[in-house]
Amino acid sequence: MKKFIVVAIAIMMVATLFAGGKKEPAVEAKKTITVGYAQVGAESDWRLANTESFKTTFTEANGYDLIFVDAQQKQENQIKAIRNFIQQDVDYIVVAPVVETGWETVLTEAKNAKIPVILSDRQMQVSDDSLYLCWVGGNFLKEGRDGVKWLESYLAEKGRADEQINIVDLQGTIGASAQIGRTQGIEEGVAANANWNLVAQQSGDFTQDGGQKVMEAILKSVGADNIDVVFAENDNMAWGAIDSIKAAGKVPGKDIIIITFDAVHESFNRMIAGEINCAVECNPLHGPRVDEIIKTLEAGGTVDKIMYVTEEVFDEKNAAARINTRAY
Ligand code: GYE
Repeated sequence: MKKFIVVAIAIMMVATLFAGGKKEPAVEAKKTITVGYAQVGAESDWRLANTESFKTTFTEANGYDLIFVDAQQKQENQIKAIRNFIQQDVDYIVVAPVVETGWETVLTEAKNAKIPVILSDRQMQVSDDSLYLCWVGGNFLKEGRDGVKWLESYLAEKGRADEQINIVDLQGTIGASAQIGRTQGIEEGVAANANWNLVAQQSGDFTQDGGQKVMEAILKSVGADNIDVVFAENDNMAWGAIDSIKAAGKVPGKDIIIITFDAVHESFNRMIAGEINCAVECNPLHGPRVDEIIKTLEAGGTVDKIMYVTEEVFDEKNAAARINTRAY
């Protein structure tokens, strides 16, 4: 009898196992991650490449639901967008802040809602660093200094190291990290070179139209003959400035040295054509970088607080050889 019971139990166990084995394996439904991206706007080619990078990375196929907001270069629109993201209870908030200051209140709201905030591209200055999780982007001060180094060696090479050099600084949106860093770079350069003079310094808001109009006014007030260098804090403003320089009867790249930032494809074309002398790279392809940050966090890992992207300097000497290797 005892033996019978043992056999019966054994049969039952095998049957249970068998039945269990026949069950469809439980497929764990992959969670879709909702990401709200408060983008600066559509002011430049760099920005369009950045938007494209996010849209092609944060796809349904890649496990994401992307809520994309173009803030039209207005901080108030970004704050509104962030509040909307909080209301929708997104999993992550990504912000490319228009300017560095004024974020405490809205970031505290995100923190209270326990939604991690990732900064991409430009930085924020906040009293409490725990208000955002991390930042990834370009080193704008280094970019500015790289532009200055390039100018120093270019002038030396042309035998102009001791000449009086008049510089126009076309600034980006005032208060934006990219403006702050690049402006500091050229101001340091002017302070370090006794023969360099900053003859005009004005914002063109990172747009082509802004660059064209501001340069047109500066050419009138300073005089085209009194300008040796245009330090344009982004590509689109440089292209606008080039139009104004041509309209004033001067040859950009020859009569006036043009230094630009971003180094998107069109600036390579213009370096090859001789209109732009130097383009300092600023890499806009942050979509995959933010994706990697989120995947790391989802897997329980940690990331660095500040992550700089490596960038290069291009000029009329290497532009032709490098243009076909460029992704934006
Ligand atoms: O240089 C400019 C854009 O923040 C690095 O913003 C970015 C800057 C970029 O409008 O073209």
